[in-house]
Amino acid sequence: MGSSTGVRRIPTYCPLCVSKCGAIATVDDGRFVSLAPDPSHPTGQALCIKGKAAPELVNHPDRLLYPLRRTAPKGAADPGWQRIGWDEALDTIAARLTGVARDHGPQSVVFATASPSTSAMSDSIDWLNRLRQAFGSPNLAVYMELCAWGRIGAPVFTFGAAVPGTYMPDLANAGCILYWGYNPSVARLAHATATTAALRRGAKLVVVDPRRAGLASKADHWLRVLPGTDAALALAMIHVMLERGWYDDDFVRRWTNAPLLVRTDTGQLLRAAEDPNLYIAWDEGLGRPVTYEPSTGRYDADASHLALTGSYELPTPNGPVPCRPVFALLAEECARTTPQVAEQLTSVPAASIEAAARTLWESRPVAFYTWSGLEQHSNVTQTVRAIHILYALTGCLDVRGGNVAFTPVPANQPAPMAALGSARALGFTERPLGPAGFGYVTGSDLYAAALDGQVRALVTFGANLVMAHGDSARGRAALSAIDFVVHADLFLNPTADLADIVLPVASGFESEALRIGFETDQAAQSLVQLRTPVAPARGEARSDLQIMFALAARLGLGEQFFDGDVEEAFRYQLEPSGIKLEQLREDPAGVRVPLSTRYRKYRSGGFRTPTGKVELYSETLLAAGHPPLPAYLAPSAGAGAFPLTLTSAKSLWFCESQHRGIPGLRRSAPDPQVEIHPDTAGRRGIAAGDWVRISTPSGSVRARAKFNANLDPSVVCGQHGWWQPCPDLDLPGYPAAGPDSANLNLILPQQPADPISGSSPLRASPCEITPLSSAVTH
Ligand SMILES: Nc1nc2c(c(=O)[nH]1)N[C@H]1C(S)=C(S)[C@@H](COP(=O)(O)OP(=O)(O)OC[C@H]3O[C@@H](n4cnc5c(=O)[nH]c(N)nc54)[C@H](O)[C@@H]3O)O[C@H]1N2
Ligand SMILES: Nc1nc2c(c(=O)[nH]1)N[C@H]1C(S)=C(S)[C@@H](COP(=O)(O)OP(=O)(O)OC[C@H]3O[C@@H](n4cnc5c(=O)[nH]c(N)nc54)[C@H](O)[C@@H]3O)O[C@H]1N2
Ligand code: SF4
Ligand SMILES: [Mo]
Repeated sequence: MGSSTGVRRIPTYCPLCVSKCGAIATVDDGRFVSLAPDPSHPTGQALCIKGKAAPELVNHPDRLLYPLRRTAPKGAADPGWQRIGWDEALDTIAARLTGVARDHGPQSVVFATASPSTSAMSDSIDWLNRLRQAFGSPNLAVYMELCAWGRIGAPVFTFGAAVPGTYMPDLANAGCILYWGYNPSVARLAHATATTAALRRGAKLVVVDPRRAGLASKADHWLRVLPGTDAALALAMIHVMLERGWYDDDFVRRWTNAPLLVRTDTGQLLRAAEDPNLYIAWDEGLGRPVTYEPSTGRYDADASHLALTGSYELPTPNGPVPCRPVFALLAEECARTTPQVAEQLTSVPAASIEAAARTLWESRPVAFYTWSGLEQHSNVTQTVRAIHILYALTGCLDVRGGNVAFTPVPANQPAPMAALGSARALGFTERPLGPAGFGYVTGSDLYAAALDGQVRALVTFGANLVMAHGDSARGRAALSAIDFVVHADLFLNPTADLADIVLPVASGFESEALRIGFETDQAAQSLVQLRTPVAPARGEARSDLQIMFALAARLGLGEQFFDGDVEEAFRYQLEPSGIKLEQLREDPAGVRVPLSTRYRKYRSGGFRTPTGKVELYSETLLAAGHPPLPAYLAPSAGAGAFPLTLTSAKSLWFCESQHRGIPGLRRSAPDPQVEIHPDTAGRRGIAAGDWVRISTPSGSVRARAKFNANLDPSVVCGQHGWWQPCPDLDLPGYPAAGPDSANLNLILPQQPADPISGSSPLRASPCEITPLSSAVTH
């Protein structure tokens, strides 16, 4: 690379966030100088400011260049980093991990990673998962409970599949787009540009968000919900849709468990006396019960006559029992949350709730996406379940213009899902239905186990745990209690400060990576691209993949890692596709596989749920002590000394806790901000731009007031992730803890957690905002 001369334009994609925007990199005399959008790429319509600043990131003076070893004790202000060689680093790590596994078992080693939505860890996260499986640990910390549960984990209870995680919104063909706690204008540019195109051709848009952010200003309905009250809104919308008959009767009858009878004495689905594998429904035409066979998905009658309403008494060996169809119970449950009741809880006017429900029905097909606005709450599972049931009623799942699993390019997976399913991660005993059953550890469970001595080693690729999780102070204590911590990153961060060994990672622009599918539509999902390095790795930095493969070899796991040969691993992944690595090398723009979308795939094989149908009623949840129908669980409300409700949102200029050191980005967003209604601020003597103190029952941090007259006056919205200085602009960093801290997660708790997933209530916290005397600001 370094020897090449002249200007070269290399087709690539930006790996910095989930959007993976198609791009053209310009390399001048071997130096990466700019990144521009590549409209010929399925995700390349635009690049955000972060993507454009990529050369600044790659060439940043604070990049980690060499492996480092701690020389001062943990807790010392200066870790006393000492440069070491790669051999020493990898040998030390392998020896320590092997020792911990021998003395305490492999489960006492936790692997962690930055989210693949906020970093180029999307290149290698599956291989990290393979590494932790090969090592024998069930524990991977990946923010599942803060970032992905509502899209990937929780939908399994309703759909048996990741909707909307894998079943992506088909924006090009949608009649109505529903964004609930999701702002793609900031978070996923490829979705934002596709939505703008959809609006131009006349698609409707419904946005549910406490802020009028991004596309909300173009929405047909912007529902300004109070943070954490979304389930009440969804229940009211379900109620309206059922009352008005705005649901797909055929889909509901044939493809959901709506007709199955529930014993109202036990809450369980009624089974046939002769065979407990058979469920029972009532056939109105025949005037008698009929059986339902989940393995075939068939009733022993015509589904069109199955009763959805009414009460029935059915004989059992122990006498008659009262029963009602699932549908009737759902309708009754939702009828308790009328639009008027929901207005009281959510502050969304009843008339707006009705109007939005009408738009969803009349402008089908509906495509939807939910994300962080719903994830980080004490009630996330029930909230998204209510939305999933609302969505099921529209009948738009896996239809053109709805949420569709686009056909993927056939490929070998580095970490087979079957192995994930059998994992029993930390927290499994307390929350068997939560992330632990999938092999994922929550931040809170990680901290508890570390403080208990159950976690002896932590290997993290990027995760800035102490900034990302609530109760940051506990996080620091927990990480300090772990015997041996390895952190691989592009920069030092407050989590790296607690490590024993730090490894320098090559940025996504300096490393080769294989991407099979870009997710957002069929064209994107059909593209396979080998990302070419557009700059030589700086210093001694190595790619995450190279580090994982080298470590695996030293741990004696080389056989499962192609003896450390990353190229061989790519070949293995590509094998079922018929695409050759050489082909991809030759054309960095990638190879497009001709694939067509298949709709309504459930018609062969049904849904992967216990009943084989979309589960409006979940016996799985019931058996674990949770409501089988979606329920509204109120978030902690502001009161007394903390009358306001604090939520947070991502920044356009930065990913999570990164990028504050990049002048091209920090210039536009120099200080941590909190959005506040001007009246709320005025009553507290706060002017726009003033430094303020955000206080919760857990403590206080600083930020600057940004006025936002579109907020409910009781709601404020902060930003997490502020720690890094920007010396070029003479802008300060902020300590992860202490009175000068701007770390929002220092004052946000991990409890009360969502009872099913263990998610933390980061997005609906009681708080107060007060002026900060100018003497203590910078
Ligand atoms: N209050 C509040 N807290 C939140 C959130 C919120 O909205 N509000 N959001 C939550 C969510 S959704 C998430 S995903 C987490 C995010 O938490 P993290 O995933 O930890 O996110 P980042 O701060 O973006 O990145 C962490 C580190 O990864 C490094 N890094 C970047 N790219 C790479 C790479 O390619 N390889 C390696 N090895 N390292 C890399 C960065 O330099 C950085 O130091 O935070 C959560 N915390
Ligand atoms: N620029 C940029 N892009 C990113 C990231 C980044 O940090 N910066 N992070 C990446 C990651 S890791 C993730 S997870 C995604 C997240 O992407 P998004 O989920 O879109 O991220 P947010 O902006 O945090 O949240 C979306 C919206 O939820 C709203 N919200 C807050 N509380 C509530 C609530 O209680 N109910 C409802 N209905 N809405 C609420 C916020 O006002 C916000 O507009 O973005 C990814 N892309
Ligand atoms: S949205 Fe920005 S940071 Fe994310 S992939 Fe696109 S250009 Fe990169
Ligand atoms: Mo995330």
